[in-house]
Amino acid sequence: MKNGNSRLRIFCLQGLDPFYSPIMDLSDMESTGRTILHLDMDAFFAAVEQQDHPQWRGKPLVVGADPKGGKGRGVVSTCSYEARVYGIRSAMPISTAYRLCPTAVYVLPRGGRYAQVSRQIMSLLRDYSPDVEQISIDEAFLDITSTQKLFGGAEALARQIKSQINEKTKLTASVGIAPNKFTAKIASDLRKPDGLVIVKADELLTFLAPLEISRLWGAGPKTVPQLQAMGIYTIGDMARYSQQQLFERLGQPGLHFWRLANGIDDRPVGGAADAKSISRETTFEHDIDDNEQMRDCLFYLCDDLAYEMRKKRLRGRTVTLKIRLDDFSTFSRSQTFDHGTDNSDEMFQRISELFQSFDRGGKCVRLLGVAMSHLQQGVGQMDLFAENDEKRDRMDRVMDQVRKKFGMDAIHRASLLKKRRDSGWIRE
Ligand code: TTP
Ligand code: MG
Repeated sequence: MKNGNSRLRIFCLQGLDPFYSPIMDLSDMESTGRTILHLDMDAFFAAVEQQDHPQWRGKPLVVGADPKGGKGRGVVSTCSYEARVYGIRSAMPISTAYRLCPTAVYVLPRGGRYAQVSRQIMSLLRDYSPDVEQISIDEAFLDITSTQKLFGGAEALARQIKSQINEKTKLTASVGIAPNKFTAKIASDLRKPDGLVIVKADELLTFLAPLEISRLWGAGPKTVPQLQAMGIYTIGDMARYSQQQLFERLGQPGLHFWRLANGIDDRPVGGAADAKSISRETTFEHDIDDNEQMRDCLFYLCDDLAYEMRKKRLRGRTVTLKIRLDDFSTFSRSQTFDHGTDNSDEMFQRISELFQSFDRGGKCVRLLGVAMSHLQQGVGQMDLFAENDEKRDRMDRVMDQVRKKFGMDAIHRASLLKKRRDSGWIRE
């Protein structure tokens, strides 16, 4: 449907719930056939203490604030599985823990020691895959798609990792293996301690279906009652809803949940910097069919995004185009530069190429988005007329100075301004 008066809604995805990652949101619908391993150490701080102090092994042990005979302030960091039998949990007030089990061993955390053991474990993991993403002191993802064969398959690789960790540190780890990150993380948690759960691609949906929705990333205490009111108690209940229904009821997070419930999570395993991205996207009030209007919109998004990046002193190496068609199918296409950029023309040139080579099969477009990832911090700059910059960078900087003074809409490239005026776009 052609519509010259489409209004634009611009969303900045950065800064939302960390589980609500723009990278995931920008990923493609196509299956990638990956094998992802998630590893999480068991009762980590407490297990290190029990290992270092043999007299505490097999006993309820609480790492956290000083309980001061039940009057202490502060919380439990973690506790041994023996202490969990009494109902003690991480983040619980230490006074409550003391009430539940006054005879437990209470120890203050020794951060340096835990960091040392963590480094030992993480370096060992790098022998099993070049793609290791540490996500906390005792957790990591490994992409073992291409390395599992070397170890006799995914299960043999996992068993070898677990036994090597045990040999080196005398600690136990729980492992989950699945075709994507979020399922692997759920799997590693299911049979703790010392667990190993493997979910094959053809078992993915039957594995997920009976699990409670609170296991879905982003389904917190606020969202769960809302979902339950819709009759959604399990991941399987969620998967029975269509994308469109979930979008209408829950907005953008509804699409995120739909993807997870259907086992779709194409986020790559990568370092912390790789996980970051910054994006701009636009939902048209009416689906559009006019390529020129779409290109203008993409130019605007690139310009706006590049400005935001320069303000935040960020440069990115990978640019991603996101397209949602009128039937809600969503696609993304990416290109990586050999250098970091915050230049809108450069970004737009790549986005145009990606856009041109995308075949939308005659369907209208509901949403367009542009994202930059592989971000480097502290390299962008807003100084006017820096000596060794190229002409187009100077152009960006001149515009930035004016925007800084008079606001975002004070200046846009002349051609775009006219288009924006003609088409009546409105930025929220
Ligand atoms: P977790 O992996 O969440 O917990 P855990 O390893 O102790 O137990 P589990 O077997 O269930 O994985 O966290 C890792 C460490 O991080 C934990 O040992 C202590 C620390 N931590 C805190 O200090 N405060 C917290 O609230 C949590 C959850 C963890
Ligand atoms: Mg743990």
